[in-house]
Amino acid sequence: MSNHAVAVLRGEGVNGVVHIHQKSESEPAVLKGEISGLTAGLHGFHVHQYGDSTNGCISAGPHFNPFGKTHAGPKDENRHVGDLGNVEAGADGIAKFEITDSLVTLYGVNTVIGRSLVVHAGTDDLGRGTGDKAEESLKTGNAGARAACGVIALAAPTD
Ligand SMILES: [Cu+2]
Ligand SMILES: [Zn+2]
Repeated sequence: MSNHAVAVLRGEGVNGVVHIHQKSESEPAVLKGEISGLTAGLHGFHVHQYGDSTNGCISAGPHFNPFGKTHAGPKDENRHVGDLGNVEAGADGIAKFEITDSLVTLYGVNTVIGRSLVVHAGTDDLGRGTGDKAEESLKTGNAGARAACGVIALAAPTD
């Protein structure tokens, strides 16, 4: 059974929609999105643990990390499940992206449905931060403030 989800991201001047589609439990999830109102450049993009927005994006909690790993980039073997790296906005402030990921899933106990997608004001250093950035790098990637967030919700099938 194919699964579909959608997150509508809202922030102060930053808005977007991200569709997630996964054809079956054994296939990777594909995240297709467009986020506007960003500064040009790279912005950290993660699944955070909770779908709770009672205190804005802060109550989304930390990166979704069901296996107790440290923060890294999406291509790293040891990473938070929620570590999707960065999305890149152009000079127009719009980030348009398609991410294929085999840890993010819409199935089973570690489903991301009901959690949050968060786009950050700054760049995720993918766990490679050095010096006084090193410690936080392994937790958050030093991606800075949460520019917008949205709950990952079930969506109607499109195919
Ligand atoms: Cu984040
Ligand atoms: Zn992380």
